[in-house]
Amino acid sequence: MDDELIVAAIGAVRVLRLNRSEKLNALNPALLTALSAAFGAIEGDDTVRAVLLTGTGRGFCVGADLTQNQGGGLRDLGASIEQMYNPLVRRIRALDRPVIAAVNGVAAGAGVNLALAADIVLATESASFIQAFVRIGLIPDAGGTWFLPHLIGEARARGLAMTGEAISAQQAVDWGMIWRCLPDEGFAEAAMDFAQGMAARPTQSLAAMKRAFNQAATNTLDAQLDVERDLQRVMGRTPDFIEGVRAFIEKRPAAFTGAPPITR
Ligand code: T3D
Repeated sequence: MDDELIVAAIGAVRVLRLNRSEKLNALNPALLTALSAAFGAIEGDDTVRAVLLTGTGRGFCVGADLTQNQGGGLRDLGASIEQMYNPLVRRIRALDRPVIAAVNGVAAGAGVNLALAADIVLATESASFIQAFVRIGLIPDAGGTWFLPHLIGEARARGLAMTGEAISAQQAVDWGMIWRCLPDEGFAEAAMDFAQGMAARPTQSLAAMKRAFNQAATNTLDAQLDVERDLQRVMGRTPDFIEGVRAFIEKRPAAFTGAPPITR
C-alpha cells in the first residue's frame, strides 16, 4: 500500500493525514518512512507556512503497529526508536514552521506523544488520550517522559504513564496538555481554519518562538533573556514586523508574508 500517508497542499498549509484507519492509524515502517519524507519535503519548501497533522477515520494514531511484534521473536525496539521515532519528534520540534496536531479520535502510545510534539494540539471532543505503554510492558517513548511532566506536572505524568488510563479531550485541555477541544461536528473544517490562520501569521516570528521555547526547557532565565534579545534583534529586521507596525498605525489587518529578515 502506498497511500498510508495522504499529503495535500491547501493554500500554505501542508496536510499530513495518517491513513491506516482500519488499524486506527498505527505506525508501521511504511507510514513512519512516509512521515519522515513528508517533513523532509516541508523543510525544503518555503511555500509551506503551517503543517496540519491528523488522521483518517475514528482514530488519530495508536502508536506502533503491534503486529510487528507478533510471533514471539525479539525486536530491537531501541533501534526502531532511534531510526524512526526520535528523528520524527526532533524534526517536528526543529521545523521552522508551526505544526498543528488535529486529534480526530483516540490517540494511544506513541500516537499521543507524536501529537504532543506538535506546537499546538487540537482535539475533537470525543477523542481520548492513552499512554498505553504500561498495558504492554513498555515505557512512554517518542518524548512522552519529557512532554508529560513539562505539560501537566509530575503527579499527573506519572499517574497517566503508570496506570495507562485514558483521559478525555476536555480533561487534556483542563490539565494543560493540549490547546483546545472542539465539537465533533465540523472538527476537520475547524482544524483546517485554525491551520490556515496559523499559516497567515508572521512565520519568522513563529519559527523564532519555537527556537526560544526549545531552548527555554534547559536554559536559566539569564541565558533565556539573551536568547530572546538575539531572536528579537532578527525579528526587528523582518518585513512582517515592518508590516505589523504599519498595519497597526493604519488601523487595518496586517498582511504577513513570512519573508526572511532583511540582511542589508
Ligand atoms: O517500534 C516499536 O515498536 C517501538 C515503539 C513503540 C511505541 C508504541 O507506541 S507502543 C504502544 C502501542 N499502542 C498501544 O499499545 C495501543 C493498542 N491499542 C489499544 O489499546 C486499543 O486499540 C485502543 C484502546 C487504542 C482503542 O480500542 P478500540 O476498542 O476502540 O479499538 P480496537 O478494536 O482495539 O482497534 C481497532 C483495530 O485497530 C483492531 O484491529 P482489528 O481487530 O479490527 O483487525 C486493533 O487490533 C487495531 N489496533 C489498535 N491498536 C493497534 C492496532 N493494530 C496494531 N497496532 C496497534 N497499536
